[in-house]
Amino acid sequence: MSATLIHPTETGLTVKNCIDGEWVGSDRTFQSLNPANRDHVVATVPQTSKEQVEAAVAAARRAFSSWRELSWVKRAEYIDNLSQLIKRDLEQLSRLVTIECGKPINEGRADVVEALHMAQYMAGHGRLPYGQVISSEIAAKDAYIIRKPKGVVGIITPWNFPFAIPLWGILPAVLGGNTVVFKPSEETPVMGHKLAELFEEAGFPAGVINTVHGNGEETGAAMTGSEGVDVIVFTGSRAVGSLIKRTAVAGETHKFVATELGGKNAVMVLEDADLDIAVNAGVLSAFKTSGQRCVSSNRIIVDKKVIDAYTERFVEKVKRIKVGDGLEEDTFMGPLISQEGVAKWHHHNRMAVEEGGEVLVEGHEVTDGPLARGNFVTPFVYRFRDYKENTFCLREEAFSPHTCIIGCDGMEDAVRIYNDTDYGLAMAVITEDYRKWRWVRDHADYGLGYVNLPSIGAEVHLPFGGVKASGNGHPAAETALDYLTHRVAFTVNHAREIVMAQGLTTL
Ligand code: UN1
Repeated sequence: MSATLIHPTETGLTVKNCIDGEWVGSDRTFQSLNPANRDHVVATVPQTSKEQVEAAVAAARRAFSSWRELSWVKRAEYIDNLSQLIKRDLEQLSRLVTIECGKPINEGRADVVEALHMAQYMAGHGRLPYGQVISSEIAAKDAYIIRKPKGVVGIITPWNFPFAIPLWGILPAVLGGNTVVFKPSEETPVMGHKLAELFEEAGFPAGVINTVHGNGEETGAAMTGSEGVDVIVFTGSRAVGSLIKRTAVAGETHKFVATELGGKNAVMVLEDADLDIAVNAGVLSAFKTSGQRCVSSNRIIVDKKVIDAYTERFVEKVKRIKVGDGLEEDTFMGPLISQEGVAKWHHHNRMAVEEGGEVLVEGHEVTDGPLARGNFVTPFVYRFRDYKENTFCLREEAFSPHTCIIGCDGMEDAVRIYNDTDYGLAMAVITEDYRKWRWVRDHADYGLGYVNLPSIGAEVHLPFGGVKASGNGHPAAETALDYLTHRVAFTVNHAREIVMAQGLTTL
C-alpha cells in the first residue's frame, strides 16, 4: 500500500465558469476533494444558478449564427488546434485526472489519450463528405442529403472519464456547426475547467463552447429545462437519465435527448475458453477503474464444467491486486470517487450475502494507515454456482469493485443469464469456437460486444452506447454526428419545366 498521499502541487485551484468568453464565478461555491485524501481540497468551484445557465444558453444562441456559417474544414481546424494542445499537456493533464478522480495514472493517461483520439478523429472528419448526392426519378433533378446543425447542445458528463467523455459530445457538436453549453461532473470540475481553458487557447470564438459548473439538481436541471437548448447529451446514471427523458422533452417537440446510462455487464466464459485469457479478461472487466466504468462487469458467467478451475485462478489473481495511491505506477486500483460510492459498495456486498452468495474474497474498506483518509476499498468477489433469478445483487449495477462468478450450463444458458437484466451495454465472450461467438453475438443484448477480450476498452471511432435501459439508442463517439445534425433533403431541378416524381401530373 501507498505511503505517500500528499499531492502537493495541485492544491486550491480556482475553477470558473466560462460564459460568452468571460471567466466568471458565482456567489455560491463548492469544493472538489481528492478521493485519495479527502483532506486535500483540489479546487473551489462555482455553483451555477438557473440565471447563469440561461446566460450561457443565450451566449451559445448568439454565437450559433456565425459559427454555423463557417465551413466544416474551418471548424475542424479549431479542433485540430485543440488536439495539439492536448498532446502538449498530456502528462500534466493525466496527473490531474488521477488526482481529481482517483484513477491510477495509466488510466489518467488513457483518459487524456482517448480525448486526443476523439479530437484527431473529428478534426479529420471536417474534410469528409457532409452529405450525399442521390439520383432522382427524374433525370433532370439532383437530390442531396446534407447535414445541418441543430442549434444549442447541452452536454452533461460524468466524473469517471472527465476528459474524454465530454469531447465525445462536444466535438461532434461543434464540428457539425452547433454551439454548446457544457456541464462537467461536480466531482471533477478541474478537468472541465482545463478543457474550457484549452478551448479558449485553441481559439474557439466566444460563446461557441460555454462551461458551467454545478450540481444536477440546480445547474443540470436548468440546462435540461431550458427552452433555448435544442439537444441534451447526457452520460450518467439510469435514475438521472430517465428523469431527464421524462422532463426535458415534455411539451417541447423540438428538443432531443441522447442518454448513455449504466450497465450490468458480463464476461461469459464458455467451456472451451482459454483460461488465461478468461481470468485476465475477468479481472480487467471487474476491477479496472475500481469497477467504476459503465462497461465494468459485475458478473462473470462461467460454464460449470470449468467453474472450479476458473474460480481458483481468478481469486488467486484478485488477491494480488494492489490498491493504493493512483500516482504510483504499480497501483492497480485507486479509490472510489466518494463516500457515497463506498456506501453503495457496502450495500451491494451486504445484499449479495443476504441473497445467498458464497463470498470468496471478503473486500474491506481501508480505515487505517496512509490510505485511511481516502475512499479506498479492496475487491469483493462472491459466487452463485446456480443462477438465482430476481435478485438485487445480480441485476443492479454496483459501480464498484464487486463481482460475482455465476455458474451456467452451456452457451445458451450463459446468454440467458446475461440477458436477464434491464440493461444491455457491454458483454464479452471467451471461447475458441467461432460458431459459438457468432451465436452469442446474435443473441445477447448489448451495444459493445467483445470476443476474447474484457468488456472494457472501446475506441472512439466505434459507437459507444447500449440498448434496453442502458440508453436510448443514440451512442456517443462515432455515432454522435448523426443525431447532433439534421439530415435534410434538398432537391434541385435542372430542366426548364417541372416534372414531378411518382408520375404526378402538372397543369
Ligand atoms: C465508461 O465506461 O464510463 O470502453 C466509459 C471503455 C472506455 C470508455 C468507458 N473507452 O472502457
